[in-house]
Amino acid sequence: MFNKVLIANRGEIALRVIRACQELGIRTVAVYSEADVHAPHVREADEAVLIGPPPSSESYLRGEKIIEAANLTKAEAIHPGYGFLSEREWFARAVRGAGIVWIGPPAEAIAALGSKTAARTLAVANGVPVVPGTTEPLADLKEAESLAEKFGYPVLLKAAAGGGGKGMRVVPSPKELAGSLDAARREAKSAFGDGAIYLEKFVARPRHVEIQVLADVHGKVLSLGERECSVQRRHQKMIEEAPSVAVSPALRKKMGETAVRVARAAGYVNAGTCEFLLDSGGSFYFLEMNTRLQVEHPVTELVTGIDLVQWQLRIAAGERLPFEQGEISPHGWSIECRITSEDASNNFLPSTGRIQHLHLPSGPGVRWDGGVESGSEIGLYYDPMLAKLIVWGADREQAVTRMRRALVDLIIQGVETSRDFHIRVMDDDEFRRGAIDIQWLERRLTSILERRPPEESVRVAAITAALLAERDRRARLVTIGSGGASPYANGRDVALEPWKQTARVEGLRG
Ligand code: MV4
Repeated sequence: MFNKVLIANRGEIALRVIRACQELGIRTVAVYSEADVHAPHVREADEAVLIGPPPSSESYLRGEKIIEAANLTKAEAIHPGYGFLSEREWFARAVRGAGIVWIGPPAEAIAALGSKTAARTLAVANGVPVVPGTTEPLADLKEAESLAEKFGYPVLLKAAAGGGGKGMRVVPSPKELAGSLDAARREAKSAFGDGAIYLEKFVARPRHVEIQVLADVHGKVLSLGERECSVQRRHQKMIEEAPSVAVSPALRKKMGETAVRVARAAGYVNAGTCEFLLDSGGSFYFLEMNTRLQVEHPVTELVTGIDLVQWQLRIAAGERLPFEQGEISPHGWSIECRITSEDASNNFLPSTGRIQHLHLPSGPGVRWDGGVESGSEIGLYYDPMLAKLIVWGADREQAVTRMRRALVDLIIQGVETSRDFHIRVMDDDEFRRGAIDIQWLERRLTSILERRPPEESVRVAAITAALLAERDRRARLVTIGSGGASPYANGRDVALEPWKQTARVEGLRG
């Protein structure tokens, strides 16, 4: 095993990797930008190297500086986490070229799966089901018209170089095709520098189900089962779970074998994820393979009992996977909520400021993968995801109930967060039934935000008001400001009745 590993990332995932290293007796090197001088990942690592100014283009994306930091500290391997340089073929190659072990798939596998059309071609060549459509970029409008006719409307235009839904257009009927093709090309060209577009039949109301795989250098490739990732907004996942209510043991086996086939065909090594669309009839279609550890990996860890990050390290060090496929099956249920510094009630507007107070949830089956602490300054340089709250329960109902309880336990003051939004989702009937698909959140958002605030928030608002009344015994009306006890109380008038030691928050009952 390695003596020392450099973690080329920040925030919760840097801490997650540091913890895995600590448990394996590996020394750790953090890298950090000028914005992260006081960040927890810098303090928790054994050593840390400053790599540049706050913008990631001048720090966390500067591969050559990171390799220099690894050489300087004599780190033998680099773990990229997710995002930043994790899926850059050139960086994986440069790390290997510098004689450093890359804790991820070979550069060749990243290349083979990096382009969506290349991944689609690889899938088709290996008998893996994909959505009916083309694998070659569309030459012109005429070709698009005849292909759309062949597969049947609605069709979906996708950017070959795409990701995150950029350059994607649903085309309901022939008359919208020309305009949509132009728009998709323009968007793809400006986002990826490549205007190549291909076409698929549009799958209505599918679920996004992905399969986690682990592959060692000795040719063993295993499926660790599925994650349900349908609760997302604008291609940002918000809630993930394992297993999926829509996946039976037979379907899990079939999807798992399919994911393993893709991984084998690509010469895959280390942890990776195959994304599928699953339709209401139980048919599934391969979309793409993510060649990195994913944000939502903990739900798989909690239902399989397999530490994915430790296995990434062991695989990179040449160890053999000691499990057999038949021994791997999900036990219980796990749910993850992404805690972001976004104000859900204000169109998910990013919120900035200092975390004044942080109270972490705890208790049975509760896991907090966080990258912030009291005093952390939340700016706009990096991703708004502050932490992930993950729970395990014996079944889905217990997991949902436990997640709600843990969210109520969680207090973050100083910045707006997605915490209250998640409480409302846990209270939603359709979510509780698992009746979700990739468009569910967008359809349901208004009614979720209109829900009565969680009663706990009303209580906290009332307590805040009572404390304000205590402080100023002559006050009769107080407006609770932003970053206060509860976003539901922010900006609301509070009528104080200090002589009764009570307060009424206008527009809130409780
Ligand atoms: C689709 C689709 C429906 N039909 N392909 C979105 C991003 C990219 N990973 C693939 N995506 C989709 N491809 C066909 N033929 C719907 C989506 C899609 C989606 C997929 C997964 C997770 C979230 C999504 C949100 C909107 C659309």
